Formats: sequence, structure tokens, C-alpha cells
Amino acid sequence: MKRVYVKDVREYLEKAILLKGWIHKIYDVGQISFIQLRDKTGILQLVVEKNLREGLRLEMAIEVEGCVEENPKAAGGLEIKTTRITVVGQGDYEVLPFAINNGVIDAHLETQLNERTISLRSPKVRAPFKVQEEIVEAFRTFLKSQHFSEIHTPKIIASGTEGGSEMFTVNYFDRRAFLAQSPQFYKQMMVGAGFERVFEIGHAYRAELHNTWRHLNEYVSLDVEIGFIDDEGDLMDLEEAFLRSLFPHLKETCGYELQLLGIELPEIKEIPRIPLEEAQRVLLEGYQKKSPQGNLDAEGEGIFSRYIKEKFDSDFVFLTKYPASKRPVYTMPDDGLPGMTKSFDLIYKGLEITTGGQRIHQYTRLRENMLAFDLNPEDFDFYLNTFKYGMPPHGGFAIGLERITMKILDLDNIRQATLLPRDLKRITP
Ligand code: AMO
Repeated sequence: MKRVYVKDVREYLEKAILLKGWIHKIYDVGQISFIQLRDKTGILQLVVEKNLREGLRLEMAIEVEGCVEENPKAAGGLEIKTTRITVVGQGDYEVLPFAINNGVIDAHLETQLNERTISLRSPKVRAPFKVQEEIVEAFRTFLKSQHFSEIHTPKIIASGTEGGSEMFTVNYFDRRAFLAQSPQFYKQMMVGAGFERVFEIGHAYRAELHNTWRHLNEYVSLDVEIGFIDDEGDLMDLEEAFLRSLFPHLKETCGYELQLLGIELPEIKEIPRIPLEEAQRVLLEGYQKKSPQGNLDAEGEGIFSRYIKEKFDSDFVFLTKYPASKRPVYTMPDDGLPGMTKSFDLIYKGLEITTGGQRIHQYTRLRENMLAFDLNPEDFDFYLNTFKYGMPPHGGFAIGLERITMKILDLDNIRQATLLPRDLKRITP
């Protein structure tokens, strides 16, 4: 007998089919029970006679044979007249850690993360990951249509790329190595190696001591790097075009999940591009909000996003022209604005989801900048040598996958957009 997924059952009206999934809910009504079967595509009502009902418990994995019938009272207008149920995965528990069949889970997020297999069985908890999968799909499809190559670079590396001390160390035989904070140097090297336009979807590691709603110690980075650019405007154009293609893709592929989560995706209008200094001035003059030197803090990002929403009706804003003192060594200075760089952040609904910019592509200039940053150029020979052999003007950006997922879906905590989060306190499950 053919295995059918719940979302396709309507095609088999009056026919006998085989379904596979988990027991979501059981209602006993005298001699008959109504069992909700849940598979990865949805939930369906089974009508089960008493002799088949015995021994069944919530969340057991079952295989069901039965006939598809119409019933206007059942959710989706269909139900299964069950002829056979086989338990293929036992319920070896005393009580479930929490109920997952009441829409939302009534348990603290930490408890849900501890019991991840069970919490993810809730369609609402799992829905963000379907959306996340489709963000990745849209990213890949969009970039491949623009002559990009997908690359995979090492995550065990010999030196940091983003400055600061936020690196995890690893014992690498008799040496000390690090987990990559980003594929930054390697994506640039691959531009120079002739791939010219590259992207990578990979893990990034940050040993940051922040345990907040928006920080993870391991996250997925959607990285892009392009050669032969005019300036950072080309990069913002590309990211904007990607976002414009993303929302229709999500509407097309994630209708069920977006509806489940109550999300309506607006059309993305032109994204304003505003120099950081101007944003800081607006915050100070309009909201008496002081900003840290060369950046906005989390509160400032929130207030400025609300200002942009009111003024431009946009959920997104590019902040441009960050000072060189606040950007990594590879960032291209803006020769027209001393002390500033050709870099940007993208703020979405009050949260930074992207950093990007043009890079220094001249060997001598990059070497000198390393010295100015108190770095020893010899330690970076493997990277620096790339710049001796005709490195074109280039730049790129990186989008935090969990952050963009979280903001698209209006989730409160980045962990709700992370299957198995790694944070200051958590390395299991
Ligand atoms: P940056 O360090 O700003 O830039 O990181 C880029 C994007 O990655 C995400 N991100 C994080 N997400 C969750 N938890 C974290 N701890 C975390 N840290 C960063 C954010 C952020 O905007 N090499 C540059 C990018 C480039 O210029 O191409 C870089 O890594 O969404």
C-alpha cells in the first residue's frame, strides 16, 4: 500500500492508504476514539474502533492503514476510517515533559531546549526551521542565478579574522588552533583565486561572553564575496535584490508555516542608506539617546529602526560609513571621508543582521594597515600573498541566518530560530 503524507491525502478520497507519523491527540468517545495523527506535513483525524485503540499513547510512532473519507466536521474536511494500526516506536515514558498538542507549549524556553526532540515535534516550534531552510534555499538559488560559486572553507584555522579576542581555541595535535569566527580571509582568497563571486553557508564560532536574546556562540553565516566592484554600493544593491527575491519565495514555499506563526510578509521597498554619524545625530537630537563611539548600541538600533519605519515605512535600514577604528583590518578606508570606511551594517526591525563592506585590495596598503593594527604581517602571509597577484577591488557581506529568521518571524529569542543552540551555558543536547 502506498505511503501518503497528510498534506496529500485529499488526492486519495475513498481509497485505502498507508500513513506514518506520531500520535498527536486522543479523544475517547464511548466505543470510538478520534486520534490525531501528525506527520511532517500536517495533522489528520483517524477514526479508530476500541479494539485498535488499546495500548496507544501520545507521541508513539505509528503506521496506519485506512480509507480516506470526507467529514466536514474534521479539520481539513477529511478523516481516515482506520483498519489497522502498527506501533513502530514505543512510548517508554512516564509522563511527557510538557504537552505539545495545545498550540503553544506551556514550558520555559530552557525546558523546551533541554527536551528538544519533543519540543520540536510541536508544529509551531518546528515551523521556523522550515522557513530557515527556505531562506538558505532562496540565498543559494538567487546567488547561483548571479554567477556565484558555492564554496566550503575550513573551520579550524590558525589565526582570527575579525579582531578582538572572541575565539575558541582548539588543540590541533601539538599546536594551538582556533574555530573560525567567519570565512572572511578565505572568501576573499577565493575571489582572488578566480572564482570571482563566491558564497558560503557555514558555521561561525564566537567566544563572546554575551548571554542575550540575540547572541549565539555558534551560528550559521550566509557569506558573500564579489570581485570587480565599484564600491560598497554594489554590495548593498546585491543584498537588497536578494531580500526582494526572498520574501516572495517564502510566501510561495512556507504558506502553512507563516500562517501557523501569524506572519504576513510585506513588500520590501527601497532600503534607506544612512551614514552612521547621521543616525547618531538623529538619536541624540530627536530622542536624547547617546551612542557609543563609532556604533549604535542595542537600544539605539531599536529606536532608530522605529524612526526609519515611521519616516520611510521600511523595516530595514543600511547604516553606512563606519569609522576605521571600529572595523576589522581588512576594511577599505573611505578616501573621501578621512577616518571612515566603505562599510555598512543592515539593521532589520531593530537588530543588526548583516555587516559588509569593500575590502583593501592593494598589497602594500593592507600590509601597512596590519602594522597600524599592531598585527605582524608575517603571521598572515598565507592571506597577504593573495594580494600580490592582481587582486581586484572586491567586497562582501555576511547575514546571520538565525538572526534573519528570528526577525522575519517576530520571534523573541534567537534560540527559537536555532535547532540546538550553543550559548554561554549550553553545549547539550
Ligand atoms: P560580523 O562579525 O558583524 O561580520 O558578523 C556578521 C553577521 O553575523 C551575525 N552574527 C551573529 N549571530 C548570532 N550570534 C552571534 N554571536 C553573532 N555574531 C555575528 C550577525 C552579523 O551581522 N566578516 C564579517 C562579514 C563581512 O564583512 O563579510 C563578519 O563576520 O547577523
